[in-house]
Amino acid sequence: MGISRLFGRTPDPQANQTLPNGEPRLPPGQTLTHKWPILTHETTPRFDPAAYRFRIWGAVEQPLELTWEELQALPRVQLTADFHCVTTWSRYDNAWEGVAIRDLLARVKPKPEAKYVLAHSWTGYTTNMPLADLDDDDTLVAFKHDGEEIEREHGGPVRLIVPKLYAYKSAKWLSGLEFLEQDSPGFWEQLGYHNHADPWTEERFW
Ligand SMILES: Nc1nc2c(c(=O)[nH]1)N[C@H]1C(S)=C(S)[C@@H](COP(=O)(O)O)O[C@H]1N2
Ligand SMILES: [Mo]
Repeated sequence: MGISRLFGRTPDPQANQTLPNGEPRLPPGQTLTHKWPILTHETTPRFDPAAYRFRIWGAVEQPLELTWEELQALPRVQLTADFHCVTTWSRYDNAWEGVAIRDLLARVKPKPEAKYVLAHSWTGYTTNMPLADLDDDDTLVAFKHDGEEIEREHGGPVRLIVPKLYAYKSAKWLSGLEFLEQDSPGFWEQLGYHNHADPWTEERFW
């Protein structure tokens, strides 16, 4: 009988899985949770669909401004991804539905000098990342989680999802994406969270 049986806990078999690339599915220093904690710095904001605009601007050929209805009308994809918070919890198999970032990139056509992206929330929260990390087939502007509209506390009705970076890069209440030639640290990044945030190399803090 294993020590965990003695303590009345069964080890979670999912915690020992590996990814196709051979890396552990659970990044180092993380603990698997089946709940979905809420991590928010600001107060959960109101959402006004009539006033909402989704914007992409900066170093792009075709800046984009969409109403809520126009954003809702874009083709959608579904994606299942793990979610890793820098405060050491991970939640597996989140089923997201939304607009693929690559569809948006095809519309706005980033200029060659665009190297970074700053995601903006309508609360004023921001988070930065290299365009190379955003430009992937697993990043999306999400409206649904596990089949339901995303709850307000979790960033509903629209949030960014960048599964391969710590979740502070996945801005809740997303209002736009600013394309930049130079990097520009976002909210947590200015306060000491790691600028890049790769969970597998534990890029947690400066
Ligand atoms: N606007 C905004 N987006 C945010 C945050 C925040 O405080 N404000 N927190 C980030 C962090 S640190 C995490 S772990 C995830 C948490 O998402 P959840 O509350 O849906 O679990 O949102 C990220 N996006
Ligand atoms: Mo987080």
